Amino acid sequence: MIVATAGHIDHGKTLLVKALTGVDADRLPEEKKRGLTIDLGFAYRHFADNAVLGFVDVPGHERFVRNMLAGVCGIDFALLIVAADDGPMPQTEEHLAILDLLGVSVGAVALTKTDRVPPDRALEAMEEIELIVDGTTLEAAPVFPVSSITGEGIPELRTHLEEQAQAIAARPNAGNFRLAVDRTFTISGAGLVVTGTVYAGKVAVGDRLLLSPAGLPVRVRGIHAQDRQSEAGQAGERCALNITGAEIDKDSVHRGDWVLAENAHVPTRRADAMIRILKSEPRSFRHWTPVHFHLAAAAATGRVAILEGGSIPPGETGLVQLVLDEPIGALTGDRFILRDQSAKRTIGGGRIIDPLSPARGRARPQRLLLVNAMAHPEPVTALSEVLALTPGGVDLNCFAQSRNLAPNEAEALWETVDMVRLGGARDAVGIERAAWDGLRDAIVEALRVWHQARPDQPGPEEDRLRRTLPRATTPTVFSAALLGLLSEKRIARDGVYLTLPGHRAVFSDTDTALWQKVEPMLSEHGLRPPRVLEIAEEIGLDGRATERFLARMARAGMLARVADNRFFLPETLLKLAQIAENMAEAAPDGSFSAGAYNKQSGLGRNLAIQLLEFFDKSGFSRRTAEGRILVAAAQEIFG
Ligand SMILES: Nc1nc2c(ncn2[C@@H]2O[C@H](COP(=O)(O)OP(=O)(O)O)[C@@H](O)[C@H]2O)c(=O)[nH]1
Ligand SMILES: [Mg+2]
Repeated sequence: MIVATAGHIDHGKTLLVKALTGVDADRLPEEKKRGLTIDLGFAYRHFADNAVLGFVDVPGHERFVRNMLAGVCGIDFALLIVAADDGPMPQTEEHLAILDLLGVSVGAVALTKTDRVPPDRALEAMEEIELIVDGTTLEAAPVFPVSSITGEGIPELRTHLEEQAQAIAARPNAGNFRLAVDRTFTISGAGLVVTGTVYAGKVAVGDRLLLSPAGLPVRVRGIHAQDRQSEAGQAGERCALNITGAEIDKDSVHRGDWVLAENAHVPTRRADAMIRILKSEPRSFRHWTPVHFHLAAAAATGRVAILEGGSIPPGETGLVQLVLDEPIGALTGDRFILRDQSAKRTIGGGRIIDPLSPARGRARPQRLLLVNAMAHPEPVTALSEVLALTPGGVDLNCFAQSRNLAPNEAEALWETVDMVRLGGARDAVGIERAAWDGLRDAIVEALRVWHQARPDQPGPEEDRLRRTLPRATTPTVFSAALLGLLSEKRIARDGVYLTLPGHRAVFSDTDTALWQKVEPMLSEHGLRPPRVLEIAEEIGLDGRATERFLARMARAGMLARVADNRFFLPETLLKLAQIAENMAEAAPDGSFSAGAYNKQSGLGRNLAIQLLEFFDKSGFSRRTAEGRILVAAAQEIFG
């Protein structure tokens, strides 16, 4: 169990940790000189059955609340310390508010310096404590009167802590590994060491992790878990990791970084959250207020966009988007604290809902519905509601990542929720069954409408059809829907075009009449079709109109446009491709030159080159240093 102290400066936090563990947690020379805690201190007490109490001693001075925040993140148990002579003071209340906002609900109060006051003053102080904890997560916390000087009450408090350590179930080590770095140092011989509280998952010697938000790879060379050398560490423990990485040194790792599994690496500057403004705030919290943002051991400046109502009154909650000046690592459910622009006062705090929120449309009604759905702490409920609100499909990898689900946990969730799953491991999408059926029907209907509007054309290409759908659909979802419809023969493919089964391009009477004249002209010319202008002269149309007509026929698949002024019949193309095939077969290395092809086909130099380039584009041939080789069968491409 990890215990953090909290409370006003000079109320006896550090001396109490020493009385409980024998360790003086003030470790910096300046702290010793001034008798004042500046940064976090750490102490451990090992007791029965390998159980360990880990203490994080925090500074009480108002200037070091930032360090205090890094110390109380991820702890199990809060030890609020109040001196009997002073009673509650400003940082007693601020620290208590912070613990409340972070949701720390297990703890105790130590009433220190009882040796300095008469018994009735101690009783009075206890009443004052009762008043301030009322309505907070620590309202039921027991109070222990102690003196760290005489030792009075210390055994009772220690016993209580040890009992709590046994009673509090070990945190499940679910999720991908995340350690919030609160200290870094180097040890000669071992190298770089980072310490911190493990938020989730587990770690073992040899693991490959990332330094986040920078995204630099590291490897774990050694582990100390709860102050003892270990092969592994897990959620709820304080760990020291000896890490190495080609791209890191002691200057690249700082308090506030995460060391985590790749799946938990989500650097973000924009996150949706639910916040609560402290009752003690003098006025309503306004839109776009500049703040100091603290999540785990990290701190960043930024602004808060209020998504509903324009402002949040003291004591009230509201949906917001946090817009940060630099990226931090945040995941759904992470608690955080907001302090004012000059970092003098805690304003409120909250819980991350979506760490990957969009820049645009953050307050649109549809988006707010989605944020509210994502706010459900239960993944099954959240995903079911998000699916219902997202007929275009939900990016399952994003969902699993933002909730820090390990691969097997994600898989179990996908199995539990009723949805259609599409795509591969990298682009997995979930879609509600009704939305999926609706999409498939919409595709068939879109094709019908397309054919009706353009009876002389074969059908749209894949991407065109996707863009005509009434609802935005990602390529992953659309391709999966097409594949299903094709295999069920509800739609068909005609080259690159999609059609309804049995659809044939039907031409207008004029086009049909023109085609009856042009088609024989083209076939009479053998392998070398006439130019557009020659055709125009023959059929008595102007060049432009003739070209438009021929292009229409090409779109319908009746012709292929090989050059600006030359259209080929499919059967002519096939014959020309077969000539190339014979040449390639006869050549020892399978290649042939443009010059040789010109001689064989009799097309003329320019047209031969244009045709070979057309072959390349069609995926029939490819240029090499020697000339050209064939990459597909003529029949397959032009048959
Ligand atoms: N008489 C008495 N003095 C105490 C007690 N606890 C702490 N002190 C003194 O109060 C001062 C501040 O203690 P410290 O532990 O540094 O307070 P912190 O700022 O809360 O960490 C020191 O001079 C301590 O010796 C106590 O129980 N009784
Ligand atoms: Mg101290």
